[in-house]
Amino acid sequence: MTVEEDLVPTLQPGALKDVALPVIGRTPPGASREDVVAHLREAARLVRAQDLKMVRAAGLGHIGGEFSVIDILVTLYLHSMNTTPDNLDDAERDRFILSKGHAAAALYTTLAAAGFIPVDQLSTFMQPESELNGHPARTKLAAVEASTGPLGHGLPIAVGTALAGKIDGSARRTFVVVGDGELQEGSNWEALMTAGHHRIGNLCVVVDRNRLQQGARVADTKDLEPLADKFTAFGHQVLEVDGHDHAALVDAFASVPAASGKPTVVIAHTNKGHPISFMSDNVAWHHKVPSPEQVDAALAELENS
Ligand SMILES: Cc1ncc(C[n+]2csc(CCOP(=O)(O)OP(=O)(O)O)c2C)c(N)n1
Repeated sequence: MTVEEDLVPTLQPGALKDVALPVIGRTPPGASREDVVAHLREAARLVRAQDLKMVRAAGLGHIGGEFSVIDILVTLYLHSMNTTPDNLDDAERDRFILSKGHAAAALYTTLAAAGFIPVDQLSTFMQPESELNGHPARTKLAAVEASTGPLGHGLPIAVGTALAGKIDGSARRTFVVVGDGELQEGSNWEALMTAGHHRIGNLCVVVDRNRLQQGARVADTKDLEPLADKFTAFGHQVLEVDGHDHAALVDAFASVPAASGKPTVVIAHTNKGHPISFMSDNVAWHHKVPSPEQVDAALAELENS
């Protein structure tokens, strides 16, 4: 099968009928660490199941890079950020930009789980006239801070967003998720240099370090290492965590700004396709659409995860 044949959309609009993603909401105030982690774990499991069905129904999507980033998104939206569906107009709320905009379905499912968009809307993903485009559009969804998709744009926008917060004297934080393949775009390094120079401490750059890009390993395409050293040289404070460990993510995000007057970079070590056995760390699953049998197999694995 050629790459083009692999990408031909096979629309299955009926495939979402049995979807019942609940609005899970934030971790309860005062919850124990154990309960916080259990809440985020369950949310991530349900978000992955929903994402799987949406990609199958749309016949398009980026399931590998969605499954690698879901634990990060769920931790930010359901716990770490102070942003809620009711405070989008509050100047003091935290900001979030998904720079790797191709993982839009993961963002939409997380937003629905957090109550920012109706769960029913998810069935419109990539349908004609839907607000849930294949890449997030700020003109269509109030909860989307910046339109992304062309790689290398979200981080520069986030630097400006965070700098505005600093100029305002605000404590609000700006979180941005970039892909590791995306970091090959030179615009990111100009933005990182700017953030280091202006000592933008309220910026947190999260790298979804899944080691794969489209069709190849990052190291074989254009190696990023020594990645942490590069960020450090640009004046950033670097933390490295397991990007599927909710407790580690909670701690990392709570520490932002991790060093006074420095932007924080969280290198989140992840696996594309996590935790599905036949997708995990497999370059074929960048934008492959699962067959009905593969959806069932993946749902069964999620059920037992
Ligand atoms: C400027 C630009 N070039 C190419 C693409 C096509 N594209 C979409 S995703 C992708 C790979 C990105 O790799 P990475 O950032 O590692 O994302 P992940 O593997 O986490 O999905 C490419 C090349 C794009 N969206 N924008």
